Amino acid sequence: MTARTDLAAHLAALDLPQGLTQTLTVAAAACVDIKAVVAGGALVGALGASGAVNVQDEEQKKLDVIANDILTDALMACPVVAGVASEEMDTVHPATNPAGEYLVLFDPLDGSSNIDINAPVGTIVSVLKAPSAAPTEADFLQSGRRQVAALYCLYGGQTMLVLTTGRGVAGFTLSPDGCWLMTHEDIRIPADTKEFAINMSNQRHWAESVQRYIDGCLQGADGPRGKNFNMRWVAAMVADVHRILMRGGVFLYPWDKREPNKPGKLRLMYEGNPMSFLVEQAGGKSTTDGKQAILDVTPTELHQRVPVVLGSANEVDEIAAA
Ligand code: FDP
Repeated sequence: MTARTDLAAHLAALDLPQGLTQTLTVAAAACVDIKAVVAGGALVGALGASGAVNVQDEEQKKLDVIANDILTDALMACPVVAGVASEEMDTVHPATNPAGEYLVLFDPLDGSSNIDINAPVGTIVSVLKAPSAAPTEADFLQSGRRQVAALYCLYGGQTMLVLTTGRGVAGFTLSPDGCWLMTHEDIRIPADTKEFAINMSNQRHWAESVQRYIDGCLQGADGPRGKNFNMRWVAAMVADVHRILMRGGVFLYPWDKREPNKPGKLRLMYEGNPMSFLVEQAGGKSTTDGKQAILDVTPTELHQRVPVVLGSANEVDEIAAA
């Protein structure tokens, strides 16, 4: 068997600033620790509700809290990290590292509704440069274009880490002895697809353009698109986006009429931005509505929400034109 490149060798070959390599190494190691708790499930008391709600008024699962603690503790102890922010924490946490250079934002456990049914969940991480070693919340509010790295970890049939530092996208699979080995060297999203992902139960609430687009897909070969579509919805953004990185497709979590003042469900800083960085680096498009790039959205608050339409480039264009 040929020897595979591991994450450390890949990061070394990229010749990144030493602090960025260190930050990514710590985040990847924290994902291995989270994977152990996910795999332990009920045996390690990781299932069920924590009894608390987060700043967005969502019920926290025990695993949300455990994963958040693992990442926070690991990153705050990393001398080059200047501060962290997370879906599960009200405000930013500045570190007291005098050599702090990087800000790390994360969704520690994405797809929380999958935890108790043993379906895929993930972790999403975004890395920014810190303007100072004593960052304020305003320092975290940088547009997605300024990310220096983004990764997700998918705890599925295999545990995979998918990473970009702005030079393409590489995927690593966790080996039984705990090493991240490169298994997907240069991930590219096909421009065309016949697969879409959306929570169909919200159909009646969508804007008319989204209704038109999905209706066209559902009509299949008999409709305006002239081809049959398949639908998938894992209900964990990491798993749905991973499928798109592996074989193409589009993922939509659009604005809808239920709460017209709420831009969408997903969060910009630790879901939309890192996933958009990965998708664009893999040749796909990631937008709010088929047109406006998520990476160009100006952040105004830490837990800001954003509508998301991403995936195969030509299909995202179809959504824009619907
Ligand atoms: P969850 O709330 O279960 O953590 O992050 C939000 C998210 O999951 C995404 O991962 C997922 O794509 C979406 O919400 C699922 O939403 P629905 O419950 O509407 O299916």
